[in-house]
Amino acid sequence: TQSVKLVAGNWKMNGLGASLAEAETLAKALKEQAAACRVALCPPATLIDRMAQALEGGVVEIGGQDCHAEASGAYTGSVSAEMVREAGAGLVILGHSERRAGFGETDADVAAKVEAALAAGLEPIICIGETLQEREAGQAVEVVSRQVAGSLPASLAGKAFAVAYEPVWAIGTGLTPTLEQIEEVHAAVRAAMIAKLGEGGRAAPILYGGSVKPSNAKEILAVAEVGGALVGGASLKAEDFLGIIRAA
Ligand code: G2H
Repeated sequence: TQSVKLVAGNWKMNGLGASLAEAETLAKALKEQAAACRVALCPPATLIDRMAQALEGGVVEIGGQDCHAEASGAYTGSVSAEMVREAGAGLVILGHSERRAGFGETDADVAAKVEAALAAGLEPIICIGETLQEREAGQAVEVVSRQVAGSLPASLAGKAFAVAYEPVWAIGTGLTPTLEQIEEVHAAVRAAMIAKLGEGGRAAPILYGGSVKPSNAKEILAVAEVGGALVGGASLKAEDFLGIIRAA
């Protein structure tokens, strides 16, 4: 019952001219070898417009990495969901652990941003995941279930969106959970999505994120309920990102 997978690259605060060249290489390679999955790149907000132009006419989708919960106003330094969409994005990553930890975003904050994204016509990719301390205390399932309940507004039912399970301790560390651990958490995330959204929680893909690379992508993407991948470091190089796309 698995539908087409979504492989999204999260450039984080990386990517200037050299990465745009990588994006063009990626776009060309994808045109030559049609991907079996949906592919998205999420550059910093200032590069969305240029990336959208670089990838125009191709199949690669563009996403933002965050947006403000309000539509407009006195929020110096922030970018609204509508601005992200207008710049050329169709998706937006929300609630990444780097924003939860570094900018104090709560589940309620994330849910408000999801509402804003939906209002602007963006497909949100909502990130959740436990810390190492929570994992070691045996609380991983409890933590992600709570995050799903708090970060997914009821209005998501029937909308296009994705959830990304990213164990905080696996991000940029080269460490990944075992396939059994991924399967266990993804099953719990699905159950929490259905508990929150009813039937509307059944279809959205649950991506895995955290140190995905060409060498581990195939086995991770084959795990039950893994509907794609959110890729950080390995999305900065076309060769690595294409290796992951080919595995999906
Ligand atoms: C997790 C992931 C992308 P990386 O943050 O969101 O990054 O693949 O570098 O671990």
